[in-house]
Amino acid sequence: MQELQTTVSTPSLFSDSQELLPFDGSAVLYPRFLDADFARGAFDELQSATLWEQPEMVMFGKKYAQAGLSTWFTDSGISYQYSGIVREAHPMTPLLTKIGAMCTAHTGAPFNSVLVNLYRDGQDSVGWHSDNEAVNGVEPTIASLSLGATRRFNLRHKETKEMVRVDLEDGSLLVMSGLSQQCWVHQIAKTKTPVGSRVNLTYRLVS
Ligand SMILES: O=C(O)CCC(=O)C(=O)O
Ligand SMILES: [Mn+2]
Repeated sequence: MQELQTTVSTPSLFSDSQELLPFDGSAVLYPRFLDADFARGAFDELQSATLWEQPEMVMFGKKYAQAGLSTWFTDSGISYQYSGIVREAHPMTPLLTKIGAMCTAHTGAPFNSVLVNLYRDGQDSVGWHSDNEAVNGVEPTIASLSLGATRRFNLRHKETKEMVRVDLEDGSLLVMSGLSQQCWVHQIAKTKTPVGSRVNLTYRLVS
């Protein structure tokens, strides 16, 4: 079957916010959300000071280590559950709270939690999924901030299989909302291209 494709190029200016989804939800990219100095400082602090976890998922009765490290921070005390894993709730740090407030100021959406992901190199990845767990609520707004190395982010429509591809650069913000989690899956694929480490923050409002 031929795959429908939409290729998206990254615009060069902060003011060039761009809607990536053609229908069924929204994913708006703000390429220069953070200035380079702030992004560098945040990357360094998060990479070195986070107590990274590598949970094991159970698939077809076998245990697999997740291909990447992550830690769940929240003001809600709510643990996060996906793929049969329960992620312990850690209290938000001042830096995570500050960046969350910047995301709220920009989007108007409140956030009380963030899943912080570390991709050490091109072998770290996250498979196709939606952020559609019940704790996120219906039609959640999720603010995804990228720091460090650029990685390719793909979105695929669940029914039409249409693909959207975008490079998430250092300091960029991607805001997914509306039907985006209901109708689309997303991933960060592995890459053979040598890449440095990347930290990603996905801010959410859980209850
Ligand atoms: O690293 C990314 O850009 C995506 C991470 C993600 O999908 C998630 O944390 O749910
Ligand atoms: Mn996700």
